[in-house]
Amino acid sequence: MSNLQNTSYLYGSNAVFIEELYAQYVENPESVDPEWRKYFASLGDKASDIVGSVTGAAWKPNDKRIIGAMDRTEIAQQKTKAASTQNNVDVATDLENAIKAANLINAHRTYGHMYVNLDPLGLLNPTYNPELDFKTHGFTEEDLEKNVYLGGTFGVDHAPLKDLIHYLKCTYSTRIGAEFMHIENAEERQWFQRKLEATAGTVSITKDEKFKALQDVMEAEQFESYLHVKFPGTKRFSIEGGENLISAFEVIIHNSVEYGVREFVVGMAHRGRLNILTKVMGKPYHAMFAEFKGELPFPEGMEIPGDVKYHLGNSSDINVNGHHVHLSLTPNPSHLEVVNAVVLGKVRAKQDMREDADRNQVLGVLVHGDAAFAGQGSVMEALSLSQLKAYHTGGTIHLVVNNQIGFTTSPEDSRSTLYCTDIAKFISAPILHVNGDDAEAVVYAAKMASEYRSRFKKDVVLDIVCYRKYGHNEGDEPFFTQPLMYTAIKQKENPADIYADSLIADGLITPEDYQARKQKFKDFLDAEFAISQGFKVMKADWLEGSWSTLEQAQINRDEVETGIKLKLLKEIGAKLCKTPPDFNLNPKIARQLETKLQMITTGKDLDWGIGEALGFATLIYENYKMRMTGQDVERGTFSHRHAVLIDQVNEKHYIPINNLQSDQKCLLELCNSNLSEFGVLAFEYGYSITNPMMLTIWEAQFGDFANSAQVVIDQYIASGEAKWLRMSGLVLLLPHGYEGQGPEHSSARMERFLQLCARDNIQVANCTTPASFFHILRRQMHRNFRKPLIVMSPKSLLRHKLAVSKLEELAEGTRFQPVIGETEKIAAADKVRRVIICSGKVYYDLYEKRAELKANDIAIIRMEQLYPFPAKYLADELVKYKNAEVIWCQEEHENMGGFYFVEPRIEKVLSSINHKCKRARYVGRPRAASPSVGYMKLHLMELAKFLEEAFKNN
Ligand SMILES: Cc1ncc(C[n+]2csc(CCOP(=O)(O)OP(=O)(O)O)c2C)c(N)n1
Repeated sequence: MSNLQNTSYLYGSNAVFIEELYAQYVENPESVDPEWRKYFASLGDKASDIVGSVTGAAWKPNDKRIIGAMDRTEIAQQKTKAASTQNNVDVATDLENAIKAANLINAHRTYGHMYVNLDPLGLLNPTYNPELDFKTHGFTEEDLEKNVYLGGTFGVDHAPLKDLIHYLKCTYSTRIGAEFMHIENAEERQWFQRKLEATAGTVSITKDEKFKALQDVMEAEQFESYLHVKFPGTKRFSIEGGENLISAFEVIIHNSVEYGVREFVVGMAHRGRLNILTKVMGKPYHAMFAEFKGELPFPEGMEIPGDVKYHLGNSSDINVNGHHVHLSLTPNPSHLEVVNAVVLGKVRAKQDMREDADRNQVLGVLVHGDAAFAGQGSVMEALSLSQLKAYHTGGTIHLVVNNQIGFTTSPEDSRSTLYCTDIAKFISAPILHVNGDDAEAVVYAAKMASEYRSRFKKDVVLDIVCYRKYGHNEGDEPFFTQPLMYTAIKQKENPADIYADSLIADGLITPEDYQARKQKFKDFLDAEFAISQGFKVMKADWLEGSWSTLEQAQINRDEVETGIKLKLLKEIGAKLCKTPPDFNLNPKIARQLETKLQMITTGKDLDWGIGEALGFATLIYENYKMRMTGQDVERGTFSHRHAVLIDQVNEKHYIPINNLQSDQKCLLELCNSNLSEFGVLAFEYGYSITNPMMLTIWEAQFGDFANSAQVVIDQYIASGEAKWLRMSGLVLLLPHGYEGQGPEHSSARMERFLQLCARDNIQVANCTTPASFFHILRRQMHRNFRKPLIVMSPKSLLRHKLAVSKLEELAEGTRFQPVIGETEKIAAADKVRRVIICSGKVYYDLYEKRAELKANDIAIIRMEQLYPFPAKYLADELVKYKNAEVIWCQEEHENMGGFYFVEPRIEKVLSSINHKCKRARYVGRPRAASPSVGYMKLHLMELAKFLEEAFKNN
């Protein structure tokens, strides 16, 4: 009994575990963790007494408490009690030791993970950490046998120091390295403490879970070995060395379904993707084998370039415990980690489509490589979205395949942090580290991760420390660069066999069972391999579900009508200018709204802001949903939007567009974003490829900053449909225009977007009127296909007296005009000596200059859309001016803007109409390294110079 008192802290809340563990130990000492084995052995015969006592009715555990929150009154009472007994303990020492013990416990909770043996290769041994040394906290060797006061922590008042240390080691430094003490939220920290301390570090999973884990890891290993033999040397980025990832995945799916998840969106890079595609996503193995044999993953004749097999996505429906569950793996470019925020956007869109306000039904799971997770800035950008109201998805589960190498680079050269997962700490995500050879620890930690996500709706990271069996890919020689690591890897038994051995040792399976399981799966793969012969994909995996009403776009469609009845426009317009009677509107905005109402009532001089608002509002009125994010979009960087009005007394928000009708079904979700381009644009792209009935818009603060998101533009927006058959109707509004504000506030680098244009992949526009913008926005939803739209949106034109439209230009029967011909009364067409083709804001500079010079014999044509190149519309205009010279005038430098893109296309148009002028002459700023000068004076000089040239007599 005295032994029980000495060690009872171990059993306060985990008696059942300890009892089971001890029973297991008695039966087979090898079957328990070495730490526990050592401990039970040290107790000798007393151990059975302890367990017996623990389960006895007389013993009742105390309430648990966090050591840091010790009750001082209770300490005082304890001291009084102690003083009255024969074993009188010195009160001061008791208090002092209690404080030392508190620090020691805290240190183990905080740093215990550093002593977990995480490396399956045994090369990375935990180094001495003084924080975890009892001596650092003021104890001595002599104190080991002495009782320390614990104040109810772990359910006891006192325990010998040596037992406390043992318990802390078992709990925090044995199989799961848990980092949770950085979490600010006490409830979450306590949840982890309780979880870990209740089991004293014991990893306990059911028999069924064990069998399932064995099957998963075995199938993962067998599939890779099969591919290795059948397709030697072919790149597959095998998961070998980290096969338990598959078990983790399966556990997360099965557990999360129990918590209510019905849909999973997965993002991952190359490593292990083929295994996830088949084993987890349910892509038929024969389809995969056929791809290895050279078949296309989509029907022949689709004429798309496609992508390598370890980048492809997949969707499937599976049944989990009677629940219908949808899984989708997001296609992924080579650029590591860029997929993260795309997945988050997809998750959010799916949650919104399901009206899953609690964000319970759809879960994002992201798989990362260790080097990429630590190295790529996009990881931070995606993580930073996690708690923002516009981007929250109820928490993502992150799985890190930490094979301790990135291509040929070792961790000491690839990160400045202890763990590759440290970046996740800045959002207070808990991180669980496990040894990738420890199948049950992986399963247990995966269960914990899914429970945490479900309970707290926050991100959580599971770091599976493993190894990479081959080189970076299967053709790579790893001994060139990591000879020691690979010598250790060569001698390794695979994780499936390791786990099988342990289950055999526990008597749960026999070696014959295991061989039979393997043989059965091999037979299955053989059968699938046979079917793969001659297998062809007959149907493309796209335009299904909510996309089924859409079709593949064809080049050069006629413009659809996007006008709205004048009466309705006026009704909607008036509502946009009204606020509730008790709303305290800012007086300046009140005046603006009065002016806008005037525009609506008179139908004249509509400015950009009202054109845009009418574009948004009419779509909402027609039951399209809309989502717009970007930096400061609620007001608008240039203060033209004011889509969200702020009450000047109580800061309540009022969104006129969301108050068009009393029973309005569709709303505009308009939110300021964090200061990110990469993460936010990737998120919105993900949103746009998920819900085709929602107009998704991202606005850059200045167009220049879009290049921070260049990877998303190149890898997803421009090429996603060609590579993976994924349509997107995403709109990018990129403020653009030379206004003397310097190199970084002038150009959205239109030339880069134009260079990406081919095969009708994206649309690039540079509108000059509110009506034009109104129509192009509405056109996004009114066609039966979706294409990304990049708009060089205006800055100074937002308030330009000439950049106005009439309400009737938005009315019934109107549509977007890709080319706007001459609008003024000038000389007869055959007397026109020059036609200036231009695009965007420079039109107004040219217009005013022409007026100033009274150059009536010069026509100006505007290209509102640059791509798809509106050749037909341009030809219709140019053909009128048979005797004219043609010039292209732009405000951008010659090596920027549209010139290099339009020049050969204009030449083709001129040739098609047999024009006497063969090519367009360039007029504009000369070639330059920087997008613009930094001084207003120089800017104006440049402007004056090229305007003069545009009108000069030859
Ligand atoms: C942005 C980017 N830079 C470089 C590469 C080239 N690359 C492909 S895989 C790889 C190593 C990745 O290491 P890790 O993240 O640890 O994953 P592992 O391949 O080891 O599973 C590199 C550098 C890339 N794909 N993307």
